Amino acid sequence: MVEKKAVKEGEESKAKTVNPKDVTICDATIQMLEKAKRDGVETAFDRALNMKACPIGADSACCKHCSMGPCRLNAKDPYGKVGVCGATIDTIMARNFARMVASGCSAHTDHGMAMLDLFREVVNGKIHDYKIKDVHKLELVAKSLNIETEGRSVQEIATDVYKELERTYTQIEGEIPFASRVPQKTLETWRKYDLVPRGSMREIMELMHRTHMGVDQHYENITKQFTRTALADGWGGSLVATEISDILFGTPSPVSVEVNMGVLKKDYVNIIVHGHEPNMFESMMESVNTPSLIQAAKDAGAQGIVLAGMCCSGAEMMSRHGVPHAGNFMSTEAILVTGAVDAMCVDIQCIKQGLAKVADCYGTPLITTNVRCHIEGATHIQFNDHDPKACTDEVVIRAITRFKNRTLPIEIPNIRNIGIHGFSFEYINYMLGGTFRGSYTPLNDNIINGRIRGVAGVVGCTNPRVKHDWVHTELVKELIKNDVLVLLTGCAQITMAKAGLMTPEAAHLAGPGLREVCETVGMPPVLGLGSCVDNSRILIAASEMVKTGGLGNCLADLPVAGAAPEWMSEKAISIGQYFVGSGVYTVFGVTFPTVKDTKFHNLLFDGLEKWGLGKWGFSPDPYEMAKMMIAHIDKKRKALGIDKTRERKLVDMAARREMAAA
Ligand code: SF4
Ligand code: MSK
Repeated sequence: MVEKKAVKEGEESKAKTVNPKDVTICDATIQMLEKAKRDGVETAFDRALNMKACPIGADSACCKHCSMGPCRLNAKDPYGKVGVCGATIDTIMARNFARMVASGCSAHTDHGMAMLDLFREVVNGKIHDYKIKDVHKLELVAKSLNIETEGRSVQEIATDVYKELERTYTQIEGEIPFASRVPQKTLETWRKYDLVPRGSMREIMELMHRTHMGVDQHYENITKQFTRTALADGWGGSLVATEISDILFGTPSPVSVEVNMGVLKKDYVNIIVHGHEPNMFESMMESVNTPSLIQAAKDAGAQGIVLAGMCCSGAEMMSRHGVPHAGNFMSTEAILVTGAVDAMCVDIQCIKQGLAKVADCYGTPLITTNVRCHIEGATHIQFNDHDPKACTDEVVIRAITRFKNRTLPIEIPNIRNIGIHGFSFEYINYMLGGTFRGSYTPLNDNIINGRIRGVAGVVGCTNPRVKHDWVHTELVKELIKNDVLVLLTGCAQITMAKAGLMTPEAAHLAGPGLREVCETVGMPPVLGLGSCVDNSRILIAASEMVKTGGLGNCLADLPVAGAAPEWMSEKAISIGQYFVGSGVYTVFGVTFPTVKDTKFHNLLFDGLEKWGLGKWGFSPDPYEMAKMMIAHIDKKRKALGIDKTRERKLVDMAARREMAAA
């Protein structure tokens, strides 16, 4: 029997119990939640059911920025009351929103800086376990920064790229280096409103200062600074993280991968890596392929070692190397309930503290590896880029030990979904335009001629406050049915893999125009671009659409929209704001941290568009969300004068030949 450590004695009778089919559509998670119930093990689904979300906090109508408070305002009468210091509802909401952006931006930029630290040490020859794998990508990045590549060594180019990109974080005055990749008219709008980021450290510092009690008390001015900070994430920290990871570990290209809990194998040592940093995962790949460790696993009675990812580093490794993926954020506790996980190794971001108790119930070592993320009750084995295998070999050894000492019954859901992942910005270029004349022209042409109505980025987390995976799935099905090509990242991508939408065969679920394009090119109607930090790939793809021509002069002109239907993290707010700041209509589900019809809410949902940026939208309903996004796409088509071309237009033989030849 599993020891019931996750529920305190006496609490069982009072706590409401989850009906798994009510809270998720993921069959593997349902099976494991049923088992967790039998085992008396609690997960976030139970805690969400038993903890009512604070309604004042959900509306962002409270402030605890000083000890004269905390102050609670009334969302039903938002202007009837102010805080003790006199702060209005708009100031309070704007400051709270700003701090979410600051935190989300910090997470991405700190991750990006860690990748850049590793790159510097590789370039300086101080780290030997990693090397520059993708020289072509290094040259592309160098060119985008106006760094000379002709006749120069990899070392010389890489040194200059490092020096230039360091400014993304540390620069005090001036524009961040990747401002060079922003379409000119978008950049001009940013300059007009003083939104071009300097360095992310400066932007985050200034934002935290301005949101201190008694500093910036105009919601519009606060909005400008959190927009600039969010842009320092999307076009700075996140973009650097993506580009440097590609240079060091390889740029993804399509690969067939198995996703879901069935990737675990009963007679194998199973290791899960969950988090956001690819360097630890890359080293783990080396460790599980080390002959002496494979032999040790066999000596312990296992047939071998299975390595699988979860969440975003899993999404990166799946895209780059075809490593199997076991599930998204809301399945990380559930997978431990299989009893088959011999070690869960985590680094940073989206690691629920609740994992420690569930892991303990099943005797699974939960191992933290990053100095930024320790968890009470977990074992910490520090990962060091200078000697990476010291950590990851030790994780494998502990997993083998746990395998040897397995005592509890194992139950692995027999579900695996095969799909195609790894559609980097660069690969989409080749896929559509051909290896020798890579180009976004065919994409733009198909949007202009109306076969593809527009493009949607569907990104982000999963959240126990809504039915897990359901909102994503319904939204994406609705979008492709209406000829909207969908780009995915993060946990959303894993949801779609489980729904079977990441295969070319899923084209039959698309509208007639999108279906024809998918069938001709042989691509799925939804394309997975990687982890949540890789949303930067969507920005670059959208910029390329502007540069290619025919779809307007800036990002705000494009017939595109974004959504995070099951978002939960502050990173998602930062991502949403950098999409809005870049010109994209972005719709969130679950809940939105503002009080409707206040000045701050109206600025986010309407006013920013008048500045020439994008705007926010909100709906918890996937069908309504799809309608809102499609209406926006149609509005942009009309403004571009291409609304008439959506009258039924099939791919004729000549067009089919042209696309196939590419
Ligand atoms: Fe209250 Fe103003 Fe202090 Fe916030 S800053 S807690 S609104 S007194
Ligand atoms: S892991 S931020 S739950 S996408 Fe990137 Fe998933 Fe959201 Fe974390």
